[in-house]
Amino acid sequence: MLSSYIRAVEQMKALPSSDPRNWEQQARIHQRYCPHGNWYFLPWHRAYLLAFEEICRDLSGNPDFALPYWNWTVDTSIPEPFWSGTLRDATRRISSTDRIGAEFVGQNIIDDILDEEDFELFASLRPTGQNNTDQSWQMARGALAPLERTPPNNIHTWISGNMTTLRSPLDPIFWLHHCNIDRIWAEWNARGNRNTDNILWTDFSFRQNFIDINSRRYDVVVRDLVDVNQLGYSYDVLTQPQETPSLMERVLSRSAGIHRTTNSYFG
Ligand SMILES: [Cu+2]
Repeated sequence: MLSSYIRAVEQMKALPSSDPRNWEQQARIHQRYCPHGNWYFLPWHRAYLLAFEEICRDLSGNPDFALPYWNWTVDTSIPEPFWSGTLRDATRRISSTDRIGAEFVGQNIIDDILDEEDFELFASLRPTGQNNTDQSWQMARGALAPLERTPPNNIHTWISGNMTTLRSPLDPIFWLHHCNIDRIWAEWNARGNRNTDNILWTDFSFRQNFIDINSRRYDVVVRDLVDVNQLGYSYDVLTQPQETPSLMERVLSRSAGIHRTTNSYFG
């Protein structure tokens, strides 16, 4: 699976800079549209990962490709394949042996986050004063819940370099890092917690933010982003007791629903 990711990243970097699928262009989508500090944080990043994953599937030639996730609670260093070749980012200010502190990503922190039952206190709060679904609310400030604040923000500053900028997706680890946030959201739902049904959230549309494999922009409505099974993927360990699987399984355990993926690290 990682070999497909490597192939896709290489191809995206090799595309002309004018091509919307180009690596830097993908990061620019984040720079331009990414909502932070409000309740669109989770669905926007889910849609962003989905669009990116489709492009990876197409460019890698592997129709079964599913983006792996990096579970930093278990693997406290950036996984080894991200220290060489196209997955390496020379702007990072840490080394392969550095470990992220448990005060940011420890199991007790994640457990506390998953124990929160209120959607907005889990997923970040609505923009202050929001009273309609106008596009301008996408980037308006609400407040950050711990899921957005504690693990991600500290991981971004710990890794440093590109990861501390709005063009953080330039670092290939960004996508696996956000995949883990997406997994925690799916886990929270799998435990029976419900997303808000407020129409200011469910009916909100991310307009022309994302790009399909034919470089066409498209709209996504939040209500179409809430069910991972409907979106065609799942995670290996949802609502299952914490074990410590091998690094191989951990790194590539995000699997597409219809296309179950192999467990081989470089498969
Ligand atoms: Cu972001």
